[in-house]
Amino acid sequence: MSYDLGKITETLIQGKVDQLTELTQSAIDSNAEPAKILNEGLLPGMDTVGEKWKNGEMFMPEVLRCAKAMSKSMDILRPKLSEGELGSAGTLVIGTVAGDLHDIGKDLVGMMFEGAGYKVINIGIDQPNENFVNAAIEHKPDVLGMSALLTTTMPRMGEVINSLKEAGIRDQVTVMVGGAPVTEEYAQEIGADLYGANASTAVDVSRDYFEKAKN
Ligand code: B12
Repeated sequence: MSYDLGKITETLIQGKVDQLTELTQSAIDSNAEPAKILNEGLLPGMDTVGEKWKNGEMFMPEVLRCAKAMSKSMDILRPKLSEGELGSAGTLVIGTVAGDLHDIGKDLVGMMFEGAGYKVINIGIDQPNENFVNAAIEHKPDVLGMSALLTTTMPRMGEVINSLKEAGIRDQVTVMVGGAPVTEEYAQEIGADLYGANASTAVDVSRDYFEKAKN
């Protein structure tokens, strides 16, 4: 049996969920290394999707289909990847703040980070402030992401940042915020480190941040 990583990349960009799942499974059955399928098949595809979206060549429903295809293939690969392979770029903990049930954007951000080589821990919607702090203590993520889609729930993000300070771990985690009503100015006002306008730029913004921090 043989496998074709280029075909995996192409099928992901086309957002063909079932076909991509089959190709990923058949690559595994052909003894392809899971990390190779991820790094040389799926990730280049997700990079292209992110680029096309940024350039306006792809629209949200198509991006969501690609993200779903990626996610299904990751379900096959995840148990076969070692810890090191999965989190090569770092760890992201992400959730939607208390009182807020919107999760489509948050999940998309999570998937884009996963596509960029991050280990992603998605703590879900409507998460009380202390759950963010506890997740930061438990998982020691490089990035703690908070999503808010309502003007009434945005203030929870600043409260979580204050709780991180009170817990004495504010300087151990990079806080990134986003969601439709959130702006760069607001992010600065509440003391977040990073703001991501959308899932694709969020990955770039955090990559740039860590690159700069290294130099
Ligand atoms: C779908 C939707 C719902 C669904 C949510 C389903 C789900 N599973 O998520 C349902 C029906 C449940 C819902 C409920 C409500 N909603 Co609603 N909803 C929307 C809608 C139409 C789309 C949101 C969405 O998914 N967009 C697509 C995703 C991909 O975009 P996104 O969420 O903005 O995420 C992107 C960026 O913001 C960013 N991002 C998001 N999170 C994060 C996090 C990080 C860390 C980073 C870096 C980036 C980032 O990246 C994402 C991907 O690019 C918006 C309108 C809109 N155009 O935004 C209203 C909207 C957000 N809802 C609104 C309201 C008022 C409500 C309700 C109060 C309605 C009601 N009266 O019951 C309830 C509140 C429920 C609750 N407690 O949360 C208002 C909010 C107004 C405001 N300024 O506060 C909006 C703006 C509609 C409107 N124009 O009035 N809603």
